[in-house]
Amino acid sequence: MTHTPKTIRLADYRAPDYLIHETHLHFELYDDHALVHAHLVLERNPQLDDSLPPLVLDGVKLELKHIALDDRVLGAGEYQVDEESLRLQPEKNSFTLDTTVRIEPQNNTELEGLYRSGGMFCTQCEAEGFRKITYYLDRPDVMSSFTTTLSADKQQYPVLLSNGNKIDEGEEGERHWASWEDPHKKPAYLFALVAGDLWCVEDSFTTMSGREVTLRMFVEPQNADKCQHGMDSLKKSMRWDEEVYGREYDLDIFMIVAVDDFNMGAMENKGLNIFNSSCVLAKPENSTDAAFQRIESIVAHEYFHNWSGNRVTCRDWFQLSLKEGFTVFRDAEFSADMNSRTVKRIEDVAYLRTHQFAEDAGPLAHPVRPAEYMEISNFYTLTIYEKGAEVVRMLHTLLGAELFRKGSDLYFERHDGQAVTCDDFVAAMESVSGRDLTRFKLWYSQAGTPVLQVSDSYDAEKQEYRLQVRQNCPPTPGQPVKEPMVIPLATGLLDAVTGEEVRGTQVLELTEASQEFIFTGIASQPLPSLLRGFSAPVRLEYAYSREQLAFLLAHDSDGFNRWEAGQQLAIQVFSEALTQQQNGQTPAFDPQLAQALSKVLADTQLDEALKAEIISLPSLAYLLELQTEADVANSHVVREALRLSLAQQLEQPLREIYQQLREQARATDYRPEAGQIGRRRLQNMTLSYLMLLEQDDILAACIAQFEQADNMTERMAALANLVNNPVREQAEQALAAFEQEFAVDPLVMDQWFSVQASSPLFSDTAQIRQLMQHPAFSIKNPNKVRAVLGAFSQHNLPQFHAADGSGYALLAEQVAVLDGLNPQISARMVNPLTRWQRYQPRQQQQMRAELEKLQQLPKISRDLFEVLEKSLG
Ligand code: B3K
Ligand code: ZN
Repeated sequence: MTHTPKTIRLADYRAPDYLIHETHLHFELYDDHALVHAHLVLERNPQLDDSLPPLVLDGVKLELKHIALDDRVLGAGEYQVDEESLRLQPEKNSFTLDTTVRIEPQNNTELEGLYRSGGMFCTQCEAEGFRKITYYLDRPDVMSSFTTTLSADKQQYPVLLSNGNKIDEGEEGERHWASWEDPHKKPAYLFALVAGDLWCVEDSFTTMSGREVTLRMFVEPQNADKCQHGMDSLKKSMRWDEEVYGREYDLDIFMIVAVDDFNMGAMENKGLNIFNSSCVLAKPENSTDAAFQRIESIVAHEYFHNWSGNRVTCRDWFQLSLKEGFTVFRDAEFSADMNSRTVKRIEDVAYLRTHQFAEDAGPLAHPVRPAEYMEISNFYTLTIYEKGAEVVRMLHTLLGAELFRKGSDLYFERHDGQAVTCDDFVAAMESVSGRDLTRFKLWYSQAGTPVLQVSDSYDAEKQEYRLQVRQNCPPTPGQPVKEPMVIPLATGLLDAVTGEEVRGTQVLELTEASQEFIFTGIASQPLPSLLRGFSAPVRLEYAYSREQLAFLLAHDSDGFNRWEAGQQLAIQVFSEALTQQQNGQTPAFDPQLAQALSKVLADTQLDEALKAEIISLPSLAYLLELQTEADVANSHVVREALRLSLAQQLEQPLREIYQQLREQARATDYRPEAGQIGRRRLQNMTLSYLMLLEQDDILAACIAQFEQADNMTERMAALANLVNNPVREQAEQALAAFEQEFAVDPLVMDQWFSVQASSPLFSDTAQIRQLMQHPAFSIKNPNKVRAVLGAFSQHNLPQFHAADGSGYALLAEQVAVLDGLNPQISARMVNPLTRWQRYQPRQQQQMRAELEKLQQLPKISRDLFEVLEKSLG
């Protein structure tokens, strides 16, 4: 970047001057370059006036070799090329344009556009990567039909893929070629190609109308035995989308390709999804339950995009949440249906509150539909995805399942084949419900997390219970004042003595800054169960006593709120002890927490998965998020002391549960299904408490689990327990054995890196530097960067925030290196530093200094520039 990047504004949106009806591409792939021939059929946008403005095509890092307008080769004076575009003057309404460009995929370290991963060629075009492949109108509201021909060396690249159906193929000496046709019009961001020496796993699916669809997964040969779960997940997703949304697949073939070098999880290219191998490959001996579950949900997510994203796409990138929020909501519901609904909701809410709430409270806060950006890649955020999904969930809650389905049917029917906006989505919901959702749409335009302050009163004489609710939303960058929003507050009332439900869940609809809700016919003072199922992405404040929280934990009929009561109780107990620690006293822990958890462990009605969630303390990151000035060091000490104290008080039940579940695991064949996953989670959670007791028999059990378990979930948990406890010798032995066994599998080595980098006890900055010297590490591979630097800066908080500032320095130094290679990753990795305002003055100053140094880099990407500027503001 040589100049200050310009800000792109939603308010400046204009329809495209020209449309591209047909796109015919021909790729000649070679080891040291690729030639891209494009034949485009264009037309002046008939919706606009009949003038002929210049045609400005996007193009970045392209070497133009040939250009012809309506088959006439253009002379040097007839077009202009700069760093970002190609400009020429059309002479007619309808015309064709031919270009040839030369690119160098082998030198593309940004992993956007056409690049190489291992021995293959692949693409990533969303959001603006297609312009790195050829000159084009690279915007989602230009939808075109595509044919693609690829030619390459036969031996090195026996498999040649692109979107749609294969229509022709042939050979020519050492080389061969294949042609693909995609019958559905699509924006360029959904284009994909792959060339490589790949193994294919094939299956099929019969759609609800009886059509047979061929399903193919392409992977490197050594991964042939890791495809079954991805394929099963795909078939489940296809069936679920038919049953729950009435959506059928629309091509005769659906392909998934796994690649090792990928910036995010996966990409929904039409008919040819490309996946980060970590999000699609798994087998029990190498992959944890978490990986199996991640795969199930990401395969579903990408598949669901075929309707929510591809058939109906976004008009512009400000509308990104139109497809992402909706699709995350869809995949979350799918996972809830496939597994435990309550546990899925707990996991999602814990993640949202820890990370999205932090984003919404920081310098990078932005609305679900942002009003402006410099670099769109920076807006694939927790707010767009996770908060966007919460917004769709609230619509579902407000309308009810039946109307919501009608609304989504109408949305798909009305806009099939179009590029639309979030307003169009809400309008469909308005049409079917007859509701005016104008006020609700503030969720798309207002950033920040609303705070609900709830108080109550009971009138015994009138038998009336009143809830008073106030809402307010804190200021965020560029939005000092907020309007009251529409907030669904799902509420139940419990009998305060028996715990029975005196009022089942009712959705109270907040619309004003302050409101009162009156419940009549209530015979005695009830206990409210508020925000059931986390019915809105807000911070709830109600002055529950610890006794009341313990009561809710024991009695609430809403599983999510039982968990939530336990979390709130733990937060109260933790916070009290933290204050003591900060005042130089020895922290003391209210025994009410251990008592409440011991009841949970003894409860025969509760399943293991929910027990495991309930006995997990809130993460350190979340506990810090709740503090006005985050005190990392003391919070870590107090949280660990609280865990130890719980382990001491609950030792007997923890031992019994661990032994019983470990026995059961030994006697059962591993399957990644919800029941087993819950049991393993509880087993490993009990082990992590027990290890704190530093007893020989427990250490022996942990080592035995590491050595004997037949699945990665148990092995990795045991390894993590060794690495996170003061048994360095045993930890190192286990790490060495593990490394030897799995050195050939990069996905397992990622786990090996991450378990070490995440441990405050095991890894200080010096150790992180050592890990980065390991032969299996590569700064060019995003998975490796996440496994080491990501794990260190996001999970190893005590060391990342080390008093001498060395953690910050390490991260900043590596961000600088990354920025020269892969700006999307550098702008993401810098994130923990951007939250500097949350910490103590000395840390603030250290973090700022690192950010300022980065700002001084002689060359800086637009991605990193934007993040730094917003953070330093
Ligand atoms: N749509 C892609 C994300 C693309 C990110 C580009 N920087 C994956 C997904 O959300 O399904
Ligand atoms: Zn998505």
